[in-house]
Amino acid sequence: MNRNICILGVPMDLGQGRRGVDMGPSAIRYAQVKERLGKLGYDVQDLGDIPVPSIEERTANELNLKCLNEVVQVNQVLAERVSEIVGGGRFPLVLGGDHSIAIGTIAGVAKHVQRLGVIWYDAHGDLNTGETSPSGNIHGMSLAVSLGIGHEKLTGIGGYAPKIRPENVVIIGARQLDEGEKLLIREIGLKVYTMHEVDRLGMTRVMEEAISHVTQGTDGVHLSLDLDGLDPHDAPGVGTPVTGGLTYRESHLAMEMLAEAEIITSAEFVEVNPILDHSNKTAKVAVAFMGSLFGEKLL
Ligand code: 4U7
Ligand code: MN
Ligand code: MN
Ligand code: MN
Repeated sequence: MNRNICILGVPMDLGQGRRGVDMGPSAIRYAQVKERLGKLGYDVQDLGDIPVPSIEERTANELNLKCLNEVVQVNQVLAERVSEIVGGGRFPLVLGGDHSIAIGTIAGVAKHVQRLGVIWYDAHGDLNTGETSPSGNIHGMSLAVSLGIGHEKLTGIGGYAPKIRPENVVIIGARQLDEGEKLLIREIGLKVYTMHEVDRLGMTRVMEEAISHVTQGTDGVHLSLDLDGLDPHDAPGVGTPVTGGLTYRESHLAMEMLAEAEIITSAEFVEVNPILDHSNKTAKVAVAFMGSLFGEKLL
């Protein structure tokens, strides 16, 4: 694992409709992410937050893509910042903010990685486009956009498309997919471990298979962890909770297996919404997972 980490906050809430997710980076910092990783011997630099226009400043747009211009603008800046971090030889650890920020993170990382593998840990597929989305919320489109599918203002962020290929992606924890997303998954042959596979195979086998899948022919792997992949019991502070999710224990094991495999070269933790949380529980869970991901062990 890269011993030098750069933390970058993105207080983005324009990719979805609920207030509070812009406070995610603060909540995660309050849960002592820097101290936690520092204790493991990493050199951790916190670069602060990138600016995000407030919801009151947004411009109107008629497409089924809410706050399109603002989401594009923030992700463009994010892509540049992440690219600088990776170019400087450091590990980018991005704190969300809603999941639309994966567009910028992945755009910044993939600039430096020939073939990037992606682990998408989420209750959702985030594979909608303006045409298929029931909500018009861009946080439900970020994986499709990274695959080069969607509005060209989004897919063109960072100046190139696509950023990743379907054969290098796995989704883990899916349990809510829209019709258009299901069609797309079949069409492009995306590997998805739904909750059914997690129940059937167990998390150990799912992670073994997922790790082997995303490392085949790739030269780096990005972890995009949406806290709503977890069951709302363990991570209540999220905007789009779905029951029947991954447990704290399963997720903890998943992070430890990623640490052992030493495959992750960039990561983001998204969708923490402190307004909907209880005593910062979800941010604390996120920080515990970051600890495990970076090699923390009990003994
Ligand atoms: B998240 C949804 F319809 N699919 O597109 C949509 F169910 O980043 C939810 O995974 C998207 O939290 C959730 O609006 C996006 C909906
Ligand atoms: Mn998501
Ligand atoms: Mn989700
Ligand atoms: Mn969500």
